[in-house]
Amino acid sequence: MADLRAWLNDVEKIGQLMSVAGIDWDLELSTLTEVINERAKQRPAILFDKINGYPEGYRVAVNLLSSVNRLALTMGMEPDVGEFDFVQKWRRQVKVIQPVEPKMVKDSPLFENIQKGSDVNLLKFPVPRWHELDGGRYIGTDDLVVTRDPEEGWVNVGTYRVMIHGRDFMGLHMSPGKHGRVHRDKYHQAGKPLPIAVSFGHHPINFLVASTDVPNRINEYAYAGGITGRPLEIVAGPLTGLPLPADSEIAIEGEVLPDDFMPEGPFGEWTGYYASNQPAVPVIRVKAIYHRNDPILCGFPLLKPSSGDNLHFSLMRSALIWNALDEAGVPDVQAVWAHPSGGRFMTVLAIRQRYPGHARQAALIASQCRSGAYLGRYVVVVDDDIDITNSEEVIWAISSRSDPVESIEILRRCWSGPLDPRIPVEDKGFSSRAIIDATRPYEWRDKFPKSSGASRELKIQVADKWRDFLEQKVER
Ligand SMILES: Cc1cc2nc3c(=O)[nH]c(=O)nc-3n(C[C@H](O)[C@H](O)[C@H](O)COP(=O)(O)O)c2cc1C
Ligand SMILES: [Mn+2]
Repeated sequence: MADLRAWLNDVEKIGQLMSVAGIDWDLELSTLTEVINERAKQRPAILFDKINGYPEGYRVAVNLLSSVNRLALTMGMEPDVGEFDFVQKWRRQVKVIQPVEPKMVKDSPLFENIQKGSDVNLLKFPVPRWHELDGGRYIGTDDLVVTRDPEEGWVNVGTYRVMIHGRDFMGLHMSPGKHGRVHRDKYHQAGKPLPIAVSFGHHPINFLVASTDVPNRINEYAYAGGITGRPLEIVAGPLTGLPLPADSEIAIEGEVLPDDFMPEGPFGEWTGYYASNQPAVPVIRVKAIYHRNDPILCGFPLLKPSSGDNLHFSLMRSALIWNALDEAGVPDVQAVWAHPSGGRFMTVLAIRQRYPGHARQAALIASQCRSGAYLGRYVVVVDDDIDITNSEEVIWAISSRSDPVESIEILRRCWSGPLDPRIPVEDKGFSSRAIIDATRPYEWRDKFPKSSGASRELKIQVADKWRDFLEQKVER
């Protein structure tokens, strides 16, 4: 079984699990995570225990996918992989994924503890308050919201934010068009309550598929099985029949009634800003809580992108944009990097220029393809001598090789969304794009002043000779 606890053991074996004991759920847990992320060279997975006011063993896990090694491990790949190797592997794999139907099992440790009716208390778990201005404690950040399409029967698993209102009710924020939202709308249009199950702790492959685009009508559990090559184990919720991961640590079942709305938010979102454009969102009335002994709540704190935990989104999106460039016939793309600090707002490409217009072609397609278009802002295209994962190099390329009058192209009225902090509320929906062409101008690229940095070969040669010295004195 793909089990969160086994996963944490594996992560400990590769030296990337940090355990913290004795912490407050109210801002301290999330702020320490932010500080660790700002200071650590490699962001660790963090498991918090002994949380103030809660029994020992009631834990919170965060930062699960914020290293390429843990991402690879989660997807069933060899964890010892570099960021670009991962992007290359995912580019190949994503094209051939065949869903593998999950396997239904009869029982699960999830049912070790059950509370129903008036015994339901969501606050028995150490649910953090993540950001100073959040409107409440968000139990659902790394969550799986499970619903069924009432007409077509298929089950969707989506990550949507969930805020606790009280012991047995919480707010569910689903944007228009999201699969769970479509299911809700269908039930409510028929005047019926939406049956719902939500898991709040599980193997991270679940979060990975629930929080990224999976094609319409494809069940996320089956997609997860397609990624790892093994069927996921699921168990039926006793009240709704909706499938939950068999390794779920904490889950609820309940319903969302038509016309049952309450104010929700604000909440610090992935953009690094508070967002709450819907004054009231639907309420989940919780009928039962299930949890393992010593349960682990998974969290995705949505920290400011520069100190955040969103690396895996960048790595996966980089691969999808790269594939889209391939499919559009753009040759010699050397690398694509959806910069983690840019949220979705910035994409950087490196190309080996082959013909006049090649750079604009690549950048325009990257800015408008399926994975690059939503909430984009800047696409930067550079030559292939630039290491685009290194923002210092990208800034150097923009600064020295682009000419504002000639190199910047503006596109208007492109695809944006409600979370763009730069667009005034009344104008939300559209946003503009800039292409920044920071390649050497094609016509005189051979006459462009030569760069003075040591060549790759020379650097490797010198670094090899001085390896011991560098390891002892420099890379400590
Ligand atoms: C931490 C986190 C919180 C999210 N919260 C929401 C949310 O509140 N509402 C929403 O519509 N999408 C939210 N998303 C984005 C969805 O998870 C994502 O669009 C996913 O593809 C939706 O699944 P679906 O395509 O099955 O609807 C969130 C993503 C993450 C990573
Ligand atoms: Mn879906």
